[in-house]
Amino acid sequence: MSAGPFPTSPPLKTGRTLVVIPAYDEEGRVGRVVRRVREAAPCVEILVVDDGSGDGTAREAREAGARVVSHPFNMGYGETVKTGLSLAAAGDFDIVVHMDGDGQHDPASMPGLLAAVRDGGADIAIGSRFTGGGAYRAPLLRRLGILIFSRIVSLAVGSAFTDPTSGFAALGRAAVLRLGASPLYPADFPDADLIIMAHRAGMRVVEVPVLMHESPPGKRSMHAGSASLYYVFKMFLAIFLALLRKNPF
Ligand SMILES: Nc1nc2c(ncn2[C@@H]2O[C@H](COP(=O)(O)OP(=O)(O)O)[C@@H](O)[C@H]2O)c(=O)[nH]1
Ligand SMILES: [Mg+2]
Repeated sequence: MSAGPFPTSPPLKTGRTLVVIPAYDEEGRVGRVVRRVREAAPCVEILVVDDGSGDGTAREAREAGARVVSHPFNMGYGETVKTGLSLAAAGDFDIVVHMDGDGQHDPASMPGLLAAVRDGGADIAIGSRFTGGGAYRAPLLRRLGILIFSRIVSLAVGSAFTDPTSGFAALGRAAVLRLGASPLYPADFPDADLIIMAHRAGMRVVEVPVLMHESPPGKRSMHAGSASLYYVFKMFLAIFLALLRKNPF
């Protein structure tokens, strides 16, 4: 189903990696995430993209040693990741890893994602919580949603995907350049639709096992409450459009 050639990132043995951490009201959590990434991978640069937080997210991230850019107001998760991709494209980064600012994504899993892009020739490596062997189980309804969208993505791409809603991923430079500059990059939830579009644009998208933890206590997920209904509706629509588009990205 892939449409046309895509310039795959050449294998990189060394290179500059930017870890992009989208963060909205993550005071009390984001500092620890930054410190843990620095411990796990002392050579990477870390950029926290503060999505118009009303708390001390930006200050805490800066104090922990990250570079920080702040949206002037809340723009949504997808726009937040895209800001990171655009800045990585403007800078001289070979690989971008993006991971959440609430501590759910374990930095110990970064090497697997990096290796898939650097040595395995993938354009995009998505971290799966279901093949990573961790004890974490998403809530039942969420698991059901993930199962449905996994099936759709697997059918559309022609290989097995188990966790298309994962926000823990690595991208090679070619993918960073294309996605970071694309008006089609989803502003809210770049998930199953993004994988399908990237595949149809000729990119090699793979899944890699990662360790994911429970959502921290007291944290309100962007998928909570009525947002989950919007998510399901929007994602079906976005997948439909992704399958129709001749030239995504
Ligand atoms: N809730 C929310 N999170 C955002 C937003 N923009 C960026 N984020 C960040 O996106 C990441 C994922 O959000 P989260 O609510 O934990 O999603 P979940 O883990 O998939 O339920 C976190 O690092 C958030 O701080 C936003 O507009 N709302
Ligand atoms: Mg979370």
